[in-house]
Amino acid sequence: MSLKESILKVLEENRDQFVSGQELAERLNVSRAAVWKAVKKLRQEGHEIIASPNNGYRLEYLSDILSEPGIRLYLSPENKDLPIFIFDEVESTNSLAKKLAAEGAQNGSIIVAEGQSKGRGRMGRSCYSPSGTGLYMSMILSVHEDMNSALFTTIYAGVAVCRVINRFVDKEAKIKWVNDILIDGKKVCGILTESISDFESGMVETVILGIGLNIKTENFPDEIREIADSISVYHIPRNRFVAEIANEVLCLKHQSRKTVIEEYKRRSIMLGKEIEYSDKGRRRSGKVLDINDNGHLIVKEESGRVTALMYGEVVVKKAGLYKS
Ligand code: BTX
Repeated sequence: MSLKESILKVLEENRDQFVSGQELAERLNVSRAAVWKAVKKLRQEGHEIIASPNNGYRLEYLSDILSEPGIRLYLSPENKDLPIFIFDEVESTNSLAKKLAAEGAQNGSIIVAEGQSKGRGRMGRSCYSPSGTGLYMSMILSVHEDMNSALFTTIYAGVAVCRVINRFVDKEAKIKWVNDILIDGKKVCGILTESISDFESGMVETVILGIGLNIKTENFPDEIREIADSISVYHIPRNRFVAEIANEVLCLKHQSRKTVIEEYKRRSIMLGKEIEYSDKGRRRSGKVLDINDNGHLIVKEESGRVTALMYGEVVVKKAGLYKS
């Protein structure tokens, strides 16, 4: 770890409190001048560090720059050593995660960026990802499972994100099947799950889990202004969100599907709703009867035909609810 990172680690551990220059110098076995030089660099990178001649250095409570020490501080003990890749502006953390996975990046690797210039949604859509305001993270999950199980990753990731949001936001985070997280009917988060399969075994070997969460994002473009919102939690550093989401995703992965699906259903806005969807290119409509243990949406059409949707886009017909 560089001196700069070591100083940031100590300041993160003592966020909002002064740590004297002398103490930092002694703990890290460097001169006070070297500490000051490193602090200056951290400030240039945007970290809000107060320097007081009498008291030392203090990382401000609201300082919100993504950093490895900041994320690691909140990772649970079993996840403390996960690889973390932090970038300033990238095209897409999911694209980058795929590349890193191909280069052998370890299971559980976390990839985050301050902003994305080509944040990707499903089916070629885009994710508005302005710098510094939202959370744009991807995780590399090594699996060895069939496509059905891999698809379930979206389900438990949705539950994981909702749980973390509700640690800080008192309005219940809801889920619009399959991957939109809503607060008060507006989309605050989208999840993009992509898979890397082994051609010979036909099994999914790696899942790239991408999460885009509007934390304090404002000024949404016109086309999504009506449907998008942010959770507007200004006092929780994004580093903490990254770590808590990673902890929750890795923990939920080991829980039974039944437990996960029960919570998913409790948070779902879909049950009993009239929806429109597309099935093999045909526009259809029906009523949502259930979400089964595989995360499939069970829909009954007027004709009585019952279908299990594995993926795809659905639109809730009832006015007032989120439509994509
Ligand atoms: P989706 O295809 O379900 O949703 C995309 C749609 O959501 C867009 O067409 C638009 O209507 C709306 N939208 C776009 N940006 C936002 C936003 N910031 N807030 C609310 N609504 C929006 C959802 O796809 C999956 C998005 C995953 C994004 C993450 S970010 C980290 C990772 N890297 C990457 O390239 N994608 C994922």
